[in-house]
Amino acid sequence: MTKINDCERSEADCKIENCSKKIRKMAKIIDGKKIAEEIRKEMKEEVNQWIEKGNRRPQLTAVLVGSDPASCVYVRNKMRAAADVGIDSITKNLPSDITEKQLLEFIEELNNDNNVDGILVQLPLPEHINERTICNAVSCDKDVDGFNEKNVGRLCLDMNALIPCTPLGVQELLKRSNIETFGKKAVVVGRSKNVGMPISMLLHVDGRNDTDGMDATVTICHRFTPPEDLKMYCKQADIIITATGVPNLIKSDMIKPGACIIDVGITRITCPVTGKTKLVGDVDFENCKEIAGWITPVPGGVGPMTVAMLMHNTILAAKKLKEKRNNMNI
Ligand code: BQF
Repeated sequence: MTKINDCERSEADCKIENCSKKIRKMAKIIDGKKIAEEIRKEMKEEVNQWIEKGNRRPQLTAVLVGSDPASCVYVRNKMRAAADVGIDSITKNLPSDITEKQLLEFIEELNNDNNVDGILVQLPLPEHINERTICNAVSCDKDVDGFNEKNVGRLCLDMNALIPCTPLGVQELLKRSNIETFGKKAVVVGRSKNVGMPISMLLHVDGRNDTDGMDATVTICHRFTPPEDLKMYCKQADIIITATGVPNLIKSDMIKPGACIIDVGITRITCPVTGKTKLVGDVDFENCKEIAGWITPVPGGVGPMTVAMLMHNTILAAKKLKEKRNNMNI
């Protein structure tokens, strides 16, 4: 995959340092929006077949505490995707001053409700609520975000689990773009528990196990990696996955020609000229696309895949729960 493609660019336009040939084409832009649409179409068909067999529709319940504007947008995106795929969904809006105990009781009701297949508690939660306590309260079988400590543990042990949606989305983008990971050098920038850590896990684990591991050699960089080390690691990488929320952290002089750059970062910035807000990733996209082999845009890269994989997890949970309920005669 690190083979340099044939040229489409004039010598003067080539920005690759030390490139003797001064020849290669621009990166292939990975269209996450389009790939997510395809996946939703496949899932819609899967749900239709499930219904034809006499099953009820999978059901997803989103719990939104308070009204953080970004969280509201994300939940709305998820409800829209569910409707598109044919998953029943509902958002439970709870006040931001709800106590942890009340929220736990509410989750317990959803755990016990046989009409609910997937539960997602939109993060972040208000300061006075412990996120770990809440994530652990969601039944493992309904934990479509994969944040329950049991699902995290199972992922780390290469066992079947509900896997967090963003890592799954990144994995699916790589697969559907035919990007080889086996034996390749991958750098993950960012070590968050919900994104960087599980992505690193999927990238390095054995593809022969349950989790569909990708058999890459993985380096994890984070806020205490010195900038010159970050550059050195990135420059050697066949695949860079960045998830930091630091705009322009990854610049074109930090990447290897032909490398695959997956931008999970998402930051809302206000344009000083127009005053309009827009989303940006961690990557200097305009310059990096001249050097990379593949690159994801923001918006329209990993984001739509995250939402699509939530639908995937909901269908998976519904199918597994059905089996479990049958065995228990409920
Ligand atoms: C796009 C999220 C940080 C913290 C909590 C499409 C989404 C975003 C972007 C989306 C995200 C990010 C979600 C685009 C869900 C992804 O077109 O680029 C969809 O809805 N996301 C979330 O639920 O919680 C987050 C990021």
